Amino acid sequence: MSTAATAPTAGSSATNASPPPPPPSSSSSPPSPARRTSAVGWEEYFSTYPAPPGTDTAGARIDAFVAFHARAQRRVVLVTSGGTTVPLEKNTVRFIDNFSAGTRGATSAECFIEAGYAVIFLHRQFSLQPYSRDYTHSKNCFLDYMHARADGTLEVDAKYSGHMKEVLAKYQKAKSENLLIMESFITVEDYLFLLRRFTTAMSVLRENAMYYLAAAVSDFFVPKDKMIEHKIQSSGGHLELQLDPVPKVIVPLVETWASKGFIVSFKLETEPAILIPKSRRALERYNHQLVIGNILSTRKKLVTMVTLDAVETIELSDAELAQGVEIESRIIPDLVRRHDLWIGDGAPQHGAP
Ligand code: 9Z3
Repeated sequence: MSTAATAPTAGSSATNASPPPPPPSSSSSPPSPARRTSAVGWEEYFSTYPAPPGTDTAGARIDAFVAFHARAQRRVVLVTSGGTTVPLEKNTVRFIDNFSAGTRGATSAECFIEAGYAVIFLHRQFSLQPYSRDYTHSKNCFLDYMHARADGTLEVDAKYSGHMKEVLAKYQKAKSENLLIMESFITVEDYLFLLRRFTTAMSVLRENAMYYLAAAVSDFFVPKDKMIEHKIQSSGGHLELQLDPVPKVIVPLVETWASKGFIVSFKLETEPAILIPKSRRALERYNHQLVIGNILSTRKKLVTMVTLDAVETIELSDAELAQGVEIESRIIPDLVRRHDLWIGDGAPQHGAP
């Protein structure tokens, strides 16, 4: 993908014989930094672009959550979840999105709470959330869960009440013990700024912090200074887009923001042959504790836990899948064991031999 600096414009392709469209009007032209021709690194990115509104107030909520659990000496995990969007216009009509529904993140958050962790759930707005996930995105309308009694009051339909009662008890316990805080992002830029703010806030927890990066984060985006102001017009025919690479924030995350914590990233591929080599390469390059590799089509059945020393799989049988066993119920206990061992070993720092 090219990184040349061109604002996305509705325009003709090289094969289109019609004349090129007029340049965008001045009101939709990006300001002069759009002439930049190279991709930005993470340092330049954070010093060039302002934090999206809401970053500081969300950060203050996380500071208070972290302080509460630091006092209790409880472990805290940041779970990122769902897909980021890539807006194409400042007044956004169109954006690029991805497949992620947030199932991995929402299910994992419940399992971490079950294992005694407090959870910061940084998720895509309206993606699946812990506890409510079985109801919000199902084919049923929420009214299908209700039943009207003869006296006119409402109750949960008997068909659903057993499961709902169990989930409700877990949800209420998590709430009453302040074990779950939920913050949301929409765009990849929201995500990057919140990630920096939250991981930095968690650094006081040192080795008691875990970072579980399950969100499906776009690799490409349109930086604000290359983005046109108003809706891309269709009058030019073809639309050509040029996207910049998203800065690799896992570098400062491992080296600085979360340097004392236990860091787990995910590697997603669609081609099985490249999954393990790419997962290893990520570990070698970024020096964190673990990469969980998964293939899009089998991600609910099989994951691979990759460290520099070992490659281990966690796989559900077809019978387990049919019974509704969720693979996160195996992944999280495995991670808790690894986190225990790592702390027991003196929490060796990133990059240490
Ligand atoms: C994952 O690989 C997650 O397991 C999934 C979960 C997104 C596949 P769902 O939300 O799916 O349950 O539907 N997350 C990481 C994806 C990602 O963006 N990884 C980057 C990469 O593969 C590295 S950070 O290069």
